[in-house]
Amino acid sequence: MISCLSLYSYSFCEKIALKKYRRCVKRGCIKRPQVVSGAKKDGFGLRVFVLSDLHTDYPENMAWVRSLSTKRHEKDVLLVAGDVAEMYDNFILTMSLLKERFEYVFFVPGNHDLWCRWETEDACKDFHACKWPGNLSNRDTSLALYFDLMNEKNQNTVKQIQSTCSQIITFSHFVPRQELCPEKRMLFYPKLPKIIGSDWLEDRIRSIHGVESSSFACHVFGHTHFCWDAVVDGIRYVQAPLAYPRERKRRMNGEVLS
Ligand SMILES: [Mn+2]
Repeated sequence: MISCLSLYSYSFCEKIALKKYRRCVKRGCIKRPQVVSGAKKDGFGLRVFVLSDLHTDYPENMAWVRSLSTKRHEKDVLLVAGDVAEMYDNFILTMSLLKERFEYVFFVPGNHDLWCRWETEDACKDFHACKWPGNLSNRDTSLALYFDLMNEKNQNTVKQIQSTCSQIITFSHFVPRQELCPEKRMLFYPKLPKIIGSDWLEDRIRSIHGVESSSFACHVFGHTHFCWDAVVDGIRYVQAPLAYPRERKRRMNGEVLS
């Protein structure tokens, strides 16, 4: 089984073994995504699967999406944390395939979804392929601030959720903090830490989970294509990317063969 290519399952029917994750973080060994014990087929409760960076412009990745069972996830929820496809037709097809397989599919766009064109991989294409209106620029913090403020209109909904739910999952495509990235020496793009992380995103997530975040507080993200599962300051951060075929081939994104 290739664990990163399995959808990541996060079940709320049992308490997640936080102690275990904290122990791993303490020892410096980051726990990789896997199906947790609470996600049993006969378990009680909602099953939430997470996935990011599907990049289905690659036929191999589209084939993987097609290969997902049309029966197994009929009652499950899927969170798609961005970067589905650059080509509009591929995006529509992918989301349709996912919707046929899961009862509910939630999506947040990634940078590749907004390009709507297909080009070869370029780690920093956002810096020259995006045109922003008005005073927005990717040379300062204006973009981060602009996108964060878009969340303000949902404040009442957030408050309502906070008062009625004990288990909240937030998700974004972008990476909230730099600790959620491997060390520089492990990176194919050593400059990656310079272009990831957003204080606004992190603050927004913390405001939703609350200062005293519950032991279920979880944030799902994508973008870096590294499998991730670690608790940082009380919030569990998870990334389960499908990633590019070449990354899987070279095991660049932390997939485990077992
Ligand atoms: Mn991506």
